[in-house]
Amino acid sequence: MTEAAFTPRVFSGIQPSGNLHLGNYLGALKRFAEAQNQGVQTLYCMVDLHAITVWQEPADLRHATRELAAGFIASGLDPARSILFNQSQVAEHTQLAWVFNCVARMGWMQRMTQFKDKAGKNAQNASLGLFAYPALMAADILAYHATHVPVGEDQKQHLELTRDIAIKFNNDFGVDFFPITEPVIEGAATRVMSLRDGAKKMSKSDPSDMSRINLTDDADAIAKKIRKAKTDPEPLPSEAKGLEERPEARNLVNIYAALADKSVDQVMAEAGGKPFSEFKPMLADLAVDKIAPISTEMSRLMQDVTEIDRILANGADRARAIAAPILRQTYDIMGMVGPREL
Ligand code: AQP
Repeated sequence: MTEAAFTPRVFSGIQPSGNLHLGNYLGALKRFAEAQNQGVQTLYCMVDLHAITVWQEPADLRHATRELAAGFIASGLDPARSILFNQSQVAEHTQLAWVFNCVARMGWMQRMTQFKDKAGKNAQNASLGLFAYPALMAADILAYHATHVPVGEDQKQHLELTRDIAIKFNNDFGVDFFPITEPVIEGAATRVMSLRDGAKKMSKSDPSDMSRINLTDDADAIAKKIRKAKTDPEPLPSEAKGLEERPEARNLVNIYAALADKSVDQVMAEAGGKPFSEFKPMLADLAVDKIAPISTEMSRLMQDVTEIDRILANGADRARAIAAPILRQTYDIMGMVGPREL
C-alpha cells in the first residue's frame, strides 16, 4: 500500500483550555473550515485529554469544552459536514495512545520542545501525561488514518513525531497500515505573535489579556487591543522585505493578510508606507468585521448547552465508527487475540 492508497481525510484538534484566540482562529479554525468546504472528510476534536496534562478545574474544563465547540461552529464548522466531538468520548484515542507509548522511544519524546517549554525548569514535577502528549496526539490522528492535519507552526515537531511513529509501526510489523500524515501549515498567519511582544507566540496561557485577541472579545475590546498593540516608531515599509527585522510590524501585517485572505505582498501594495496611526485603524476595522460576529454567535450558541452536548455526542458516535475498526486491526496486526470479523 502506498500513501496514495489512503482516502484523503483531515483531522485536527484544539485544547479546551480557555481563551480561544486569534492565533487559534487563523492558524487552525479558519483553515479547518476551508478544508471542510473543499469536500474532504473532516474530523475536528476538542482534545480534553490533552488539556488535563496540566491542571484544569473541572467546572472550567466543562465550560471551556462547550465554549470551544461553540467557537468551532461559529467559525464555520458545520456539525452535519464535519465530525465535531470531544476526545474523551472516543476511548480508541487512549487505547491507541498506549500502543504508541510502546512504539515511540524515550529519546524522541525528550527532544520535544513543547514539553521543555511547558515543563520549564521543574520537569521532575510535570505530569507523565505532559511528557507522553505527542503519542496521544499521534493516536488522535492515526486512529482515523488521517492523511492531512492543518495546524499552526508550533505543532510541526509533533506532526513529525506522528510520522515517525507511523513509519516505525509499519516497519516493525512489516505492514503499510498507518498513513504518513502530511502537516498542512499554510497561509500568512501560521504563527501569530503576541500583541505585546513580537518574539512570543500569541497564547492562551499568556497572563496578559492585552497580548491576544480572544474570540469572545467584543468589538470595543478588539479595537482597543489593536490600538495598544506594540509597534516600532517607523511607518510600514514599502515592501515585505522591509518587515524582516521588525517582528511587531510583520505580525500586524500577517494578521491583516490572513483576515483579508490576501497575500502579504498585496497588503504591502495597499498599506506600504502608511504610519501605524493609519494602519492600526484599518486592521481594527477588519478584525472587528471578521471576529466580532464569531463572538456574538458563540454567546448565542452557549445559551443552549444541551444542544452543544448533543452535537458532541453525535460526533463521537460517528468518530467511533471510523476509529473502532482501525484499532481492532491494529491489535490484530500486533497479535492480540480478539474478534476477527472487521
Ligand atoms: N499563535 C498561534 N498562531 C498560529 N496558530 C496557533 N495555534 C496556537 N497558537 C497559535 C494553533 O492552534 C491550534 C490549537 O492549539 P492548542 O490549543 O491545541 O494548543 P496550543 O498550541 O498549546 O495553544 P496555545 O494558545 O499556545 O496554548 P498554551 O498557551 O497553553 O500553549 C494548533 O493547531 C496550534 O498550532
